[in-house]
Amino acid sequence: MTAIDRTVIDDATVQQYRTDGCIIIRGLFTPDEVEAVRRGIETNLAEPGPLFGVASQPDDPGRFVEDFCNWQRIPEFEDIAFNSKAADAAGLLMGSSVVRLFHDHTLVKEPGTRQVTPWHQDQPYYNVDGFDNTSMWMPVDPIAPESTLEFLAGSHTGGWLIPRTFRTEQAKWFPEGTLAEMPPIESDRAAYDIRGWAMEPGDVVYFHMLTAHHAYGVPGANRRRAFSLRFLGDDATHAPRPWRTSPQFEGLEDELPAGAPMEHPLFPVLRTA
Ligand SMILES: O=C(O)CCC(=O)C(=O)O
Repeated sequence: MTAIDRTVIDDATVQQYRTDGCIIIRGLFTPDEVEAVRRGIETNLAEPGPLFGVASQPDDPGRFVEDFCNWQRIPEFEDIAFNSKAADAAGLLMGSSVVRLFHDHTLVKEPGTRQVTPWHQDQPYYNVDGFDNTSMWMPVDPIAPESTLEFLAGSHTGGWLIPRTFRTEQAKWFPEGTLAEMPPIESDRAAYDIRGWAMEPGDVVYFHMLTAHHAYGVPGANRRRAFSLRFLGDDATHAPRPWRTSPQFEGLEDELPAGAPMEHPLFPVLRTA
């Protein structure tokens, strides 16, 4: 573990992130780092882990696949989490004295994928409480505006919204009626403060785990391979759920009580202030 490098992003960027719950940082990673993550994603696709899943319909002309929690077996993922500027930027954006790795997430949309990622917040699918968190999402292919992640600016301070299954919109986690519904953003986009950026390899977005976000499919001929690191900060605590979280940490509730800090080898400390 090393100290947070305070030179990675400036104060204005941090302030904008805190207000909007999302930010783009251009060129955070070198071409070599991007190439390493690209290699890691290809290894991940060739050797899927136990949490690998297909998120698109069988008749989708493309394919949307995801996998989680592979940093312990794919050295390129471990390296970008531990040794790049990703954790430094996370620490500064969160304003936390501790930066912990929560998990990694691979998200690949192949050319022609119609499957959209519907508007959602991430934290309601997870097993963590607390506000000190951030996700870094990096494409290893250029991304056009119509295929990029889009965010509802400021939504990270508006409370938890009910998580639903992406394809059939079922409330499989928190029961119906227990959390507010996602507003109908797509039916009146002009009424919402939506942020999204065309991206090149090396660019990253960071977003709070309560920032609502979505992405369309990939209409063009390019792949949209992306990799994400999820970070936890000072006030993150374990929130075991009576349902399978996404990702699921099998048996963790026997080792880490509800409300305990996320002190566990699965969630290593990457940086301290
Ligand atoms: O890659 C996508 O289409 C969705 C990404 C996403 O929802 C996430 O990284 O939390």
